[in-house]
Amino acid sequence: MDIKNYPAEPYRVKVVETVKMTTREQREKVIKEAGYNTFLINSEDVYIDLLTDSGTNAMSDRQWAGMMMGDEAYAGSKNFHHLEETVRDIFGFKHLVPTHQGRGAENLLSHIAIKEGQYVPGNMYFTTTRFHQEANGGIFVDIIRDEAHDASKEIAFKGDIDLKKLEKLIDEKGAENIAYVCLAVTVNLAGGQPVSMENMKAVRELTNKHGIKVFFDATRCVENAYFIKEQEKGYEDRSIKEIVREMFSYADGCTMSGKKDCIVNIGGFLCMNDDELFQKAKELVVVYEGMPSYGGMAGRDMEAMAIGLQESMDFSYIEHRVKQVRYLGEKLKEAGVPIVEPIGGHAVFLDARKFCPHLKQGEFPAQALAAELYLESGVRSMERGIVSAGRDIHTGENHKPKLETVRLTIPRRVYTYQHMDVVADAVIKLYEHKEKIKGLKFVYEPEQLRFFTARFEHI
Ligand code: PLI
Repeated sequence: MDIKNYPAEPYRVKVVETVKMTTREQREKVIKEAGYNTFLINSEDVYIDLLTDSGTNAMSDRQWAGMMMGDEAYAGSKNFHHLEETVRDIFGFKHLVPTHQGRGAENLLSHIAIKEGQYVPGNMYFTTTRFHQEANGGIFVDIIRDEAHDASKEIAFKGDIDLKKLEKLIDEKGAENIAYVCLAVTVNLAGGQPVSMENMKAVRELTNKHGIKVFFDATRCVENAYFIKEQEKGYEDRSIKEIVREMFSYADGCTMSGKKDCIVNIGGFLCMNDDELFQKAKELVVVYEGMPSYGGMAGRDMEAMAIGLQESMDFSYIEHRVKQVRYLGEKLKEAGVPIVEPIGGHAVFLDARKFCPHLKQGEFPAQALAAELYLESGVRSMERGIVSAGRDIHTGENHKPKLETVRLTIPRRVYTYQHMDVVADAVIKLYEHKEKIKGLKFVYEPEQLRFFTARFEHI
């Protein structure tokens, strides 16, 4: 592999946090006590933490300086106005409703925009997003292109909506029975796959014809913009900011988990252009989050988010971010480890079906693999397969996603290429004796979003 293809970190280190290596004996005890669920391991017992890129980012000196400028007034904080101005400038939406994190925005949007029994088509599901849609009477319909469900299909813009599926849904159910289209940029559970600008534009044209609204899940939109610049014709010379602005010109609004592409540790927001919907969101935000001028965030958090969003528009930052993820993925691919392809924007996804062909999906291969990787190396990852998919709320049957994956998620500006080498070595070593990985069964299964707190034991 040619390291010259990978840019050095476009930052220098000012503060460090010591990480601790544990022994295999210690980890054996830890993983058993955690019920073989990596969510239940204490951070102190983890060497390299790739559980998630959510809220695990390293903030810049400018962001930390901004934290000291927090205006912690209960109402009308100046940091809210800074955030509002920044979001308007980058995304182009008229209204901003801050929330404590992404799911706060999903809760508000689902409340105000879904009527009982309406359909909510989306490009694959995300756990919390689908939960709020269904909890508010919506019926989620997956309209992502078929290839997204196939781990080994290496095609560009694998996150695109299949327009024929959307058209069919509109024809069959009627436009009035569709609450809105939820378009995620990028698609987390498909492997961090981007959506093309062409697809966004086409979805806008089709929904405009039928008077259907489109809300983007903006969570990893900057990564999506990078892929467009890199791979979509006509965008090579456009800035990341210009691309983001065009992307959101095809939406009526968005939900955002700021914990990802806003490069902060907490926060989120809901945006829209519609005045009436904004009025409703403002009435509801005070019930669930807080005043419309802070929505569950401290003034300092809003300031850090405004600055983080501006920093995320820097090409050097986002190029390094996406390429660092790619570096890990390419190393694994070279060693023959099965991963979801193409390599996405925020994580490398191990294909647990191929990694553990001796385990049936009902034996939770990805959950078992994530637990075993921790045991072997102290590297923490996350199951993104049948456990995360949960059960159908009507039938109680397990959803059985085609993608059964373990996600190695890279926090922003936190780890170096050498950390990626350590992770790659650990995964490759594990792959060499993969047949020893044992299946799991539930000993505790929560009713909602079970993956967070479920417990398992070996079969
Ligand atoms: O974790 P929240 O509530 O700030 O955001 C929820 C959320 C919404 N959409 C997408 C695409 C997500 O990835 C997302 C959260 N993701 C987490 C926590 C993750 O580990 O991927």
